[in-house]
Amino acid sequence: MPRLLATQSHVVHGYVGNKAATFPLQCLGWDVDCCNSVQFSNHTGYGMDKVFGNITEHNHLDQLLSGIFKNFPNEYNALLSGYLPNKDSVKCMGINYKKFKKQNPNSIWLMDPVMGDEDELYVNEDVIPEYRNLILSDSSDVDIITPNQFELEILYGKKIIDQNELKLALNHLHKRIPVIIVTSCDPRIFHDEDYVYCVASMRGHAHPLVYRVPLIDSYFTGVGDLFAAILLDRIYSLLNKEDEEISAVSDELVFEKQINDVLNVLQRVLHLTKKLAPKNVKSKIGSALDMKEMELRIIEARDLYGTDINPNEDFL
Ligand code: PXL
Repeated sequence: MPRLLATQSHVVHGYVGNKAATFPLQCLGWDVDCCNSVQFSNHTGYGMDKVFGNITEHNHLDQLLSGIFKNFPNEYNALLSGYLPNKDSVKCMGINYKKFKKQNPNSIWLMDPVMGDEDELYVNEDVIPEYRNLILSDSSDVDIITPNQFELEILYGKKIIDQNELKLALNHLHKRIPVIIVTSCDPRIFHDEDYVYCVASMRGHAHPLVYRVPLIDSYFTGVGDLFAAILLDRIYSLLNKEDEEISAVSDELVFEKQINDVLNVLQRVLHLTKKLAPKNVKSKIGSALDMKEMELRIIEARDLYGTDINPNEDFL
């Protein structure tokens, strides 16, 4: 059974962070160890006056991570990092994960640099230089990052207004990061407003893969967290395929299919979530009742996470 360590948020109610990632990964056969970067009553979209609970102090986070790696120095096949509330927690996760990666170079590190969406930050802005440092430093050991466009712009340091600029941003980050998946791009870049675009880029490949995904008109939270978890599973199985030798060409093809498969899973979970919500709910940020109705239906979707179901659509 593959084992994974995930450092991201815990919410008592609802499904973001570790609550969105753990059960789907367990359904896929992963043994999931969770380190909680915060313990909040619910996600921040309910409105800041409705978020109760605490951030895990960085010295406590350090005790947990360094203690776990001391006790189990070779335990994990994969590391996942997501929502971290401030500079100290990003730094602490980075130092500990780097140490583990140095000793376990075959493990995979997927970093979701969670900072915000649609021009709004939902973490402290002091995380920005820390993420830039982790992603762009000489000794970066991160294998995969999954920013949305807003987060990519923050890391790149510039607004991305067209496809050319998008390629420049990807090339800049590829100096250190082998795989970059931009989970949602502004459709205006592709002159096509009814779709969300997902762009997957592998270092050394001339062109990124571009997926056109139908927009579901609702505001969901935790989608990026679920995406990162399922993606990590698919990339791990791709790298650990024992039955066939993967050539460079089929490698790209398999990669293409895996991302398509992750997008299919997400579409199905979002459709199910919308179907199970009361008819009149649109989900507006800050409206607590609507937010509650649009929590991802992680449990009801238990049969949707695997690869054994026929894909609904080709998004490429
Ligand atoms: O999915 C991102 C996320 C994770 N954790 C917490 C959040 C959010 C987004 O709102 O509030 C606590």
